[in-house]
Amino acid sequence: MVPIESRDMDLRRHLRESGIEPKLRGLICEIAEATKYVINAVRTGDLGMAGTSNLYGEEQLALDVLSDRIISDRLENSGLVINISSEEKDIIVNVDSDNNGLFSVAFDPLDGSSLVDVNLAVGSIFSIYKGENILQGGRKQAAALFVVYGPRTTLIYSAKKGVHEFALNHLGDFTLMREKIQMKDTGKIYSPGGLRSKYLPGHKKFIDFLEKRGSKLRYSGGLVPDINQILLKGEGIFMYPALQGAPHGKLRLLFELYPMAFIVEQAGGSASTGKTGILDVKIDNLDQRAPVYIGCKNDVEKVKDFLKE
Ligand code: FDP
Repeated sequence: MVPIESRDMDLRRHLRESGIEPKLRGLICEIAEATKYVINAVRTGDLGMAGTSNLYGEEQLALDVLSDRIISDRLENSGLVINISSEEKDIIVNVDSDNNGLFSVAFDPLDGSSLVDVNLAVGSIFSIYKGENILQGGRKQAAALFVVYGPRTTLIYSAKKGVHEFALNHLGDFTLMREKIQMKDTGKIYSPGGLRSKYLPGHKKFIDFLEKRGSKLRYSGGLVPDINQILLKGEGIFMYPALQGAPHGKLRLLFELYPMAFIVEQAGGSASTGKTGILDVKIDNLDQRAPVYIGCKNDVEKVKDFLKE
């Protein structure tokens, strides 16, 4: 990991100096702007349920619905986007009214939204593709990013030129914290999703192996903060395995796994279903799910031996 060289380097300048093409950097900046409104909603919004009314009879929106609306509106008005698909809506929406769009964006507006009312960290996740096809597959992503709404608001992006972290400062700018984040080959943190009583034998043995090896359990229940921790500590493995009764696990390829796999691979880590690389899994529907092992390269490789048995 390269030490912080300048705390004044903001996201826009970083994208420009990294040689990211102008329209793509414009889109990443639009997304970053939208997330500032999401964090405001998370910090100050009512924890109302969708479809209910507040004291004044106005409709209250659940935070995930509100976040979806904030991000969708911003993308629609950016003039850069053809199609969007949100985890919240589960359809592909054409937003390219003036036919100038160049990209399509899949996003999870507020992942882990059930954690907001217990004040744990949550986040938004984005995948950017060139062109109109949102189901091109993970390897075709032009860029991916996520934003963590925790004690601080941080943004991690990769546009195939390394993985970089920014933090929202008191002036409302995302400024560079860490550049060219790199993961170790093996690590001592594990984040295990899914009910233990539903584990399949190979997965259970892998968990036993990690525990005997002295790995520490670190699981918040939010994909964004859990992956963020592994990435920034530079070590560990997050998993949401195939379970009895759920052979494809829980997490969704398009909105969760592709972008996280893209970022972790760019940081020198790896992501697999236990058999196939996540980015190589072909996708044919928005709701497609896959088991996932993501993090340090050697740990992700090691699990394959256990799952083969
Ligand atoms: P949630 O259902 O709270 O939205 O994507 C869904 C997700 O959270 C991830 O953020 C998280 O990693 C996972 O589900 C947690 O699932 P479990 O509660 O089954 O561990």
